[in-house]
Amino acid sequence: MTWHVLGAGSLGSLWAARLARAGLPVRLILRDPTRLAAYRAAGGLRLSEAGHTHLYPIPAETADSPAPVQRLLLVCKAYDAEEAAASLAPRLSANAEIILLQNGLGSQDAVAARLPRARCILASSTEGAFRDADFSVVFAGRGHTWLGREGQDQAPAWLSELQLAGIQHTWSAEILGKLWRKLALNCAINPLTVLHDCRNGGLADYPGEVDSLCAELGTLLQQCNQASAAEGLHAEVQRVIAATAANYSSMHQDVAQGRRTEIAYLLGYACRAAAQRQLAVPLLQALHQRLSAHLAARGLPTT
Ligand code: NAD
Ligand code: KPL
Repeated sequence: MTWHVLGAGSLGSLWAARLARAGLPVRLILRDPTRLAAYRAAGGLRLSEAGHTHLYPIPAETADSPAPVQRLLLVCKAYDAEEAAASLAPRLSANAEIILLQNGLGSQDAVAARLPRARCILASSTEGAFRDADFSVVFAGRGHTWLGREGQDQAPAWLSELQLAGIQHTWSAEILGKLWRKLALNCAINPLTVLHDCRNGGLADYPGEVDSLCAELGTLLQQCNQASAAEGLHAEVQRVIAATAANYSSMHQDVAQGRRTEIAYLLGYACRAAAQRQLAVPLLQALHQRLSAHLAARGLPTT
């Protein structure tokens, strides 16, 4: 079965190249005919790993290509996911399966509402990749990917193809907990690195701010029926800050490079979830406001 991959950016290229390397059929879905022509001129996707670069001439098409799509990896930014999914709706088979690989929460529900007949699998990844040129990606950090459908204990058999491709993954029937946990880590670390203009390790200078945010996030997780995602949150945030001390957070990198952030699917989602439960989260709200003002002052979207 062909793996259609929509989103030939950092993670999408990383997945597509490894699937193709394992001999699995892969097709890229690119944004428009101009991107398709640029891709064809580049001759394929380049993946650099441990100092070696290989070219993978993976076939590509645009969303309006006629062939049906049965298996889709949707791997774009959270703010693009709903529109990207809608562009493929006419091509999806009746029992299509879609892996949604977006950070944060909110985009997955929006996609599922747009494609009610598709079976959506949610994913949360700690792998790291970045683009060093168009259609060229660097595998920057090994990590792990959690995949799952809430309440479904068994992974679909076809997911074993990820093992063939060397994509480390685990199925989880509690995937929402994984996504909430990552959201909480990102809310505790990323906005503060932007506002203090520091690397992750620089947050060691603001222990009070980090501690009180973690406490508020823990209460929110519990109110959202995610008690296990709240367990040990503060200790994990401190561990991640120490382990990634020399790195700039992904949100810091986005802002520094003038790119739109996923704020609406991280802090924005957390604040909306609290409001729906009439839970007061003054620190998260103040952080959201400060970050929004910071982005607006730089001409970046706040949604
Ligand atoms: P990216 O911006 O590098 O790539 C996204 C790609 O999707 C871009 O090439 C964009 O042009 C394409 N795209 C968007 N809309 C499209 C459409 N309608 N049709 C065709 N293509 C479309 O993003 P990324 O870094 O790969 O991140 C994807 C998601 O994974 C994000 O939610 C991110 O937070 C998450 N994530 C990324 C990393 C990482 O290391 N890069 C790690 C963990 C999680
Ligand atoms: O995921 C991250 C990011 O930078 O987006 C970490 C390293 C966990 C910081 O929140």
